[in-house]
Amino acid sequence: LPAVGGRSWRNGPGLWTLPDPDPAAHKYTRGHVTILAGAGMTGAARLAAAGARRGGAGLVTLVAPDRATGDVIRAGEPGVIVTEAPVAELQADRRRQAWVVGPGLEPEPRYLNILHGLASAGRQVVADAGALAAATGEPARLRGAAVMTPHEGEFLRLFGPIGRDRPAAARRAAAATGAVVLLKGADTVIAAPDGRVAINDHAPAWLASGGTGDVLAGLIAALLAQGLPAFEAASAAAWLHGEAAWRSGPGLIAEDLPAHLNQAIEAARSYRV
Ligand code: NPW
Ligand code: AMP
Ligand code: MG
Repeated sequence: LPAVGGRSWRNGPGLWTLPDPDPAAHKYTRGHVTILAGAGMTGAARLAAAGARRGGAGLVTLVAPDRATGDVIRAGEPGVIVTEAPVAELQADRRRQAWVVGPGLEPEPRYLNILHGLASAGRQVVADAGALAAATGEPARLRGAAVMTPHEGEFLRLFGPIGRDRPAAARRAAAATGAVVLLKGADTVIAAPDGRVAINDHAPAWLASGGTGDVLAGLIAALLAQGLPAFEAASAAAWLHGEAAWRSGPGLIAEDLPAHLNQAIEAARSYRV
């Protein structure tokens, strides 16, 4: 990967401003997140949906692979629209600005084709989990994604060893793919293709538990859907996710994060001068 220069910042509310809903907003104008997830693991899909809803999206749709899976999700998530419609049909709707592809999905190449179709239609895609695994060793296949969210294992499989300079590794990955790369960990690195880097250390190690990354993917998409640019959306989501974790306390589980996101959003707003 090529060397790329650029500036680094410590992540926090000064780096981005959360969108306020227009007083005249209705649910379709506040951003619509569509989630392709959970063909294998419905829990991951539900966590991503909860992150998107608590992140302020006006509408959240989950695309289920079949009626039986859809019914399981419907029973547990009354506020989420669940559909079995083909993605090709849904992607034509320009009000579905932001998509999540990956949480709980098997690593199948067809998800990369779907990602390209969405990107070609002008939609913004957060690529996580199964979408990243489907591109193992071939990160160029993720081109078109707005944001990708690898943990270190996923990053290694895509781009090779990280080395000691995590910001440099994330910056090279962003430049190579044209996506904002959010490299997760105790210090999460958010790198843009133009060389900007934010380091998020605002996160307790309590986050190291199953499902927290799925919530983050949905939250990033919610901020994209509300109009934040990709670098700001990923940075803001990382900070809010960490703040929600601090507020959840020790022993947190992934479900606690959406439940504390409204407090986290309020905390970010209080930093405004
Ligand atoms: P090790 O142990 O370090 O040698 P995978 P995944 C390595 C879904 N989920 N963080 C590590 O190797 C997700 O959405 C569903 C993590 C390990 O062997 C995905 O679709 C849930 N791993 C799917 O599960 C809740 C690291 O990578 C391998 C690492 C699989 O996701 C849970 C794991 O990578 C979960 O979110 C790091 N920092 N560094 C649900 N409720 O439905 C190295 N590794 O196999 O892609 O697995 O992240 O668990
Ligand atoms: P995932 O591996 O996809 O479930 O995502 C895990 C989430 O927990 C990411 O947001 C990570 O940044 C976060 N995380 C994992 N380990 C730590 C840690 N030691 N300290 C802070 N955050 C962590
Ligand atoms: Mg994950």
